[in-house]
Amino acid sequence: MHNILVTGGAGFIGSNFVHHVVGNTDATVTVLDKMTYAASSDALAGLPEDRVSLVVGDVADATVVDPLVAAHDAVVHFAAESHNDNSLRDPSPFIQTNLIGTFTLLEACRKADVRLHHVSTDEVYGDLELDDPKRFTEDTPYQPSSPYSASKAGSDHLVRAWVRSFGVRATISNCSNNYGPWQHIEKFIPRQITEVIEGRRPRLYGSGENVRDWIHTEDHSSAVLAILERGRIGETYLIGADGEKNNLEVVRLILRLMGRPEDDFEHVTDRAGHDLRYAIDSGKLRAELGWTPTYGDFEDGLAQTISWYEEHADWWRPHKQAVESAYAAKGQ
Ligand code: NAD
Ligand code: TDX
Repeated sequence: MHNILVTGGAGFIGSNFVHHVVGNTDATVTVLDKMTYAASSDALAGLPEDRVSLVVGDVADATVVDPLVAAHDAVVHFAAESHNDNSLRDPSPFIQTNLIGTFTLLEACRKADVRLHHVSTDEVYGDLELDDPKRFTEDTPYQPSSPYSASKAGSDHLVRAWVRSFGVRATISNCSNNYGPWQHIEKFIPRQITEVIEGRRPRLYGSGENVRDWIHTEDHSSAVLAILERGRIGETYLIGADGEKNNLEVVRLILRLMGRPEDDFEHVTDRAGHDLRYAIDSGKLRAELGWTPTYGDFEDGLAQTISWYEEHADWWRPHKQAVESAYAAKGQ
């Protein structure tokens, strides 16, 4: 693949993927991004201009999407509204971008016969009990809980239908919770790190026993590239790095790594419909494509991420007050 269109390539994971493609292949990349509140042109700074270009536009706008898709060998679709708490405040952009946007892209890929990789989430499978020995696999039934996860589940179903009914050459990946540089400070880990930097206390929803399965975004990118290059058309691959931790453990670790007492946090109002536990079995991806994560140690990856936020306060600080005001309005 010489010529890849990356939707949402100015977001947290999409921008990491663009850097990964430039560093590990000879391909050129066009980023299609609406530049919403979650996008950052800084995350694409320093990339070679002869290999990466940015088109500002909406994935749900066929007049932009159709000619762009037809001019590329492959599309990797990251663009989405991505934050559960925002989907509880106002679901409408989630329906528009995640469903209509994916539909628009699928139609463009169908007309131009272009290969598509669709990036999705483990949240489509709902949640697990804390003591359930099972983890999510490619065969787990869909049972999304939030407007965000329901919109992503719907987008996955559209992709599957376009593969089966129209022969679109697509693959899907469902990944667990990412962490790393350039993640928006509305999300759990960067919110808590930046609260501590600002001299305030981390906020834990409810009891904090909820479990997430953490993976470094660089490992997500290497998995997506492996699937794009070697995945079987029509298949779904789960991406995860065996990183289950409950939120209480993560907050305590952040506090310890930042030199604060481990109990220096607050319990706040729980998220409505809060999923209890996610856990990924990535055996198929590892066995079929030989993928393995490189960030084996969560504590090391988290320490690097803390340093990154300490060094990039100019990037996140202008947004901090607005993010915290929105949370404060909900007692969070
Ligand atoms: P993000 O919110 O940081 O970035 C999303 C990007 O999409 C932004 O640059 C935004 O401007 C762009 N975008 C939004 N609406 C658009 C539209 N209508 N047209 C064009 N661009 C638009 O999100 P992220 O965390 O980087 O997630 C990227 C993808 O990975 C999403 O599809 C998400 O569902 C999926 N995912 C995320 C995680 C995670 O832990 N963050 C885990 C698994 C899967
Ligand atoms: O301040 C907080 N306190 C808190 O306890 C915030 C923001 C979150 N939480 C909890 C809620 C979750 O149990 O931390 C956990 C992680 O929260 P988020 O960062 O909002 O992630 P989550 O809802 O798990 O979804 C993430 O992973 C799957 C991404 O945002 C999604 O885009 C992805 O699909």
